[in-house]
Amino acid sequence: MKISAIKVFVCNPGRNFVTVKVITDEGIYGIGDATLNGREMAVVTCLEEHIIPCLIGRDPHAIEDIWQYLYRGVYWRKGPVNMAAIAAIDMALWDIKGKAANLPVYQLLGGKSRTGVTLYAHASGSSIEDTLDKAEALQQQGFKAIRLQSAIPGLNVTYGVLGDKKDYFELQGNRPLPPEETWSTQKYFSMIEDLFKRGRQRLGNHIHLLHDVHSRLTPIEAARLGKLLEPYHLLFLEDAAIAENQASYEVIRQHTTVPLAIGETYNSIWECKDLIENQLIDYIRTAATHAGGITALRRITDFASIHNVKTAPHGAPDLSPVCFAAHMHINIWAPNFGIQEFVGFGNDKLNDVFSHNFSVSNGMATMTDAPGLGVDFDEEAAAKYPYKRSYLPVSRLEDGTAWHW
Ligand code: KDG
Ligand code: MG
Repeated sequence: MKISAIKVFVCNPGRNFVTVKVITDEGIYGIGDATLNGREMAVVTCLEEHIIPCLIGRDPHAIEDIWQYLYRGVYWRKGPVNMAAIAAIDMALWDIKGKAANLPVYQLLGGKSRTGVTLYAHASGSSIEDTLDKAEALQQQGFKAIRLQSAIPGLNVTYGVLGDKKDYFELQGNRPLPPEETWSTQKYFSMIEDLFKRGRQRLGNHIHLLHDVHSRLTPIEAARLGKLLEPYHLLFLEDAAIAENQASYEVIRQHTTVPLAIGETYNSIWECKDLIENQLIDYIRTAATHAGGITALRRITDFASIHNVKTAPHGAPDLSPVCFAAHMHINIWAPNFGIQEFVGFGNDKLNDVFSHNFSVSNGMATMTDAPGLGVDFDEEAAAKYPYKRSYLPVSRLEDGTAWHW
């Protein structure tokens, strides 16, 4: 079997997605997700100009060699653009291998470790009351784990809270420039403990609660937050602080037993190596699309497993159903799977473009057996939803200082 063509598609069925289709001379094709929000076209150029010409005529079964060729074989390693491009090719090759073997990808990874994938859902509200109303509704639907985010009084926009500002956060407009939002650590601290105190009172002790700080705190502030939230026993506190300097997580760890999660923006194992090796985190949140595909995520998962770190793959709406499918296969196999983030299976437009074989019931995702990844991409449907340039907002402190997104 040989790779005969590789096509790249950019579509916007609600938000932008970059999808790769690797076609073989035997008629089998595979698909991969290369979406890098706000930098979509950079990945398209990387694929079309620099990667695809090197792959035509190669054996698609040589997944590991192609991964190493694209990663180790080039002068410029890593980086989000490069790794999203490698990731999409890698997912498509696993899809092809599964289809050729007539097996789902999880069987190629080592088979099932569990029957279903536990999900955490989002409850995000314009007030604590609103957040807890939403959380209670999710609990009634059967979700066993819920992320709580609430608007911060005194700030015009809060991370994770869409409300009627959905278009503001979710990149759906055709904006010339990124919108800006304000952050205040002091105002955040005036709200956050109450959210979890009232959350526990209302939702009880049997539900897992989570929270995403989205890197807005310094390490010592994150340590303070961890201590503050200890009585409410979170499943994890996510992105409590930036860890570009991985040693900064030692500061948080020295002060609190709150479980820590990080990694949705990481592009390689090197960004989380020290955090995992020194057991400074409890959950690694790398995504197949952004960390180099199934091949790379499998390696991170195994490395994490020997250090008692579980996986909790990123599941935001800017990852396409192709990435979600890749995660489903890894999650079903991984001995150290923790939990999968879940925001729903999207709108009608998204379902028009991507078809899949997974479903959700009682807070768990399952999928029926299908060869390969089990997702498909409809080129004609995608053509109805053209790309729109979009950005995430930029965060600033109240005095105007640019802050962490
Ligand atoms: O587009 C940005 C999102 O991927 C991000 O804000 C989502 O932090 C996120 C999460 O935990 O899902
Ligand atoms: Mg996050």
